[in-house]
Amino acid sequence: MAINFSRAFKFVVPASLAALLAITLQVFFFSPIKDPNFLQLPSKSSLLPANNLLQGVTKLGEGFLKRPEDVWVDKEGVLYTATGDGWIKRLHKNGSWEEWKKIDSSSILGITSSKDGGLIVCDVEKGVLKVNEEGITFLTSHVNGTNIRFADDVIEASDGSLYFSVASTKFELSNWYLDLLEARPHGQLLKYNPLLDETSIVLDGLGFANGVALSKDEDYLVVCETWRFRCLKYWLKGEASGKTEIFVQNLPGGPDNINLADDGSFWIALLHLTADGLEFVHTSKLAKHLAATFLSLTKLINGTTRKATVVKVAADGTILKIFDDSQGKTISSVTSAFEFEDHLYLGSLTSNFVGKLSLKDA
Ligand SMILES: [Ca+2]
Ligand SMILES: [Ca+2]
Repeated sequence: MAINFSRAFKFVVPASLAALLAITLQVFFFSPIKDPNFLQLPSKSSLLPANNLLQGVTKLGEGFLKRPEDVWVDKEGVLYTATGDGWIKRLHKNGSWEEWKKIDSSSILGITSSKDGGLIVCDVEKGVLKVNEEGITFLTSHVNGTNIRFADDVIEASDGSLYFSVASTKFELSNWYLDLLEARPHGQLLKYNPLLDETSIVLDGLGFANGVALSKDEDYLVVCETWRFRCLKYWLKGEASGKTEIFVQNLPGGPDNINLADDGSFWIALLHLTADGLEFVHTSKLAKHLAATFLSLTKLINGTTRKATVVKVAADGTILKIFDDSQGKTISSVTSAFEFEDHLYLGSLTSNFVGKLSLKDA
């Protein structure tokens, strides 16, 4: 049968144009992100050769832990982790795991120990709470009359004040990647004063506020901005008190949680935010809208499951060490690194264990 090409052409071209128009309308009018900014990606010079040292981790609690995002080891050597299914589980020094407390929440993220023995926990739905043997107490759930959503990490100062990050006031944990695609700063650093039972905004306009840590002398704190590939130093004492400066920038990944190391430097977990070869998405508004509109595209671009990286950064902002698993073979999506007695304990948003790495030879 002969095909009438000119008739087919007449039909196909308008149909294609209509489909293109429909997709464009869908993308621009129903896109979940608004007026996205371009993202400044780290320069290639910040990328160091892979060493795959994280492939040597020992797996603690494998199968018992579901997405342990953050880890903390208290002074007695008990390891705590907050898992993606709302459990605080702990590992005793004798090697036994305990399901310690269950929090009624879709997810919990950053944790820190409190000087009076309990654990402070970031709940993405309800704010910040305290967990101890007696039970769970809600500390703060509002700031300036607004519900606190997506609290990400917390640290307690010796006066009892809590400093904690809100990753995004616009997007939720389940669609956190949209915050990065929109690249408009919706992150905050908040402070909870337990004496006044008051919460205030310390810093606003952060690019996905994530890990929070205090310096050894508590003269400043560091808060990480994931999609700005940097961490800020916020002065708490001295002449510069109340001022903010850049602590470290151009990191070879998006910084997640941060913890003080024994020597006064910091361990920072870095996320591989974009799958290799798809970096152009961050410099095209159309690509951003497309990626934000179709979940399968968002998943394709998100590179966090493909690698794991941890850096040690000196108090002056110099990168001292880097450990990675360049293909995510043993561990990927490492979100926290905590040093205790010459070992590093690693949390991850994709693993079912806590990684343990000896620092003796590393
Ligand atoms: Ca933490
Ligand atoms: Ca985090």
